[in-house]
Amino acid sequence: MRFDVFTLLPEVIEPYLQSSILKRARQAGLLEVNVHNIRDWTTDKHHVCDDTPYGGGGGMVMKPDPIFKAVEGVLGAPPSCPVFLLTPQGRTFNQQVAQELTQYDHLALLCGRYEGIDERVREYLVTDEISIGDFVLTGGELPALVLIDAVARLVPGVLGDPLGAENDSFTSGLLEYPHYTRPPEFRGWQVPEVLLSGDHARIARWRREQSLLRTWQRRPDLLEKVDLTEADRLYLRNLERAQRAGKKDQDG
Ligand code: JA5
Repeated sequence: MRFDVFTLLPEVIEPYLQSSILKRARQAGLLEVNVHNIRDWTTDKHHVCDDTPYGGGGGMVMKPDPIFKAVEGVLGAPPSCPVFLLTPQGRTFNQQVAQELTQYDHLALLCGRYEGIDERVREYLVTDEISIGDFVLTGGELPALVLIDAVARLVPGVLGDPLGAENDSFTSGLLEYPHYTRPPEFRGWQVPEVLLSGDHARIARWRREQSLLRTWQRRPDLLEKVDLTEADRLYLRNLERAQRAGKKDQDG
């Protein structure tokens, strides 16, 4: 899968991509990420990429010309792939959106800076707008890296393990069960006995129940959309019953 990232801060993108898993994916030819400095497409002496907003008010706005020249210079006019803008005004990113984006073999990511970009870029160049959540950042670079990381790890072969991303939170629709590794006792804290038992059916059931318990405690909204077995439902009914009994105890 190929990504072309357009930014005024190319130096913040590349280091993360040189960390272990994405680095290996690039070396293996499974992932191609090209980072382009929008400033390289300016034609004025001082390489200016921003200007004051029409209508007044504070802050600066990214000029349209260097952005169009950069994206069209690399990807043609019109661009040969979808152009995603990272912005809090976009559709909220989640695991389902990440999965959807794996259908593309080539995406462009446009990172804003300053107070934002000239609206004509959104209207005539950008094809999709993505937010990674309801908070403000100084630019779209971290959201672009978040998107690349989440999508690239779904590309077959990027995670070494052939089971890959199958066990992840949000793939099952549930939060993950607790993980443990050696030693079996650390500072007096024991690994749950069931995990040392070698009884794979019991381990699978324990993990499933831990996932259900965590999801019920922390993200009950997720339980609405998930496929539950009859054993899952029985376990959750017992949680609800124990909770009601506990509440009554506190009252009485
Ligand atoms: C800020 C100039 O979803 C979180 C996001 C925050 C943020 C994004 S996406 N883009 C920008 C930006 O600031 O372009």
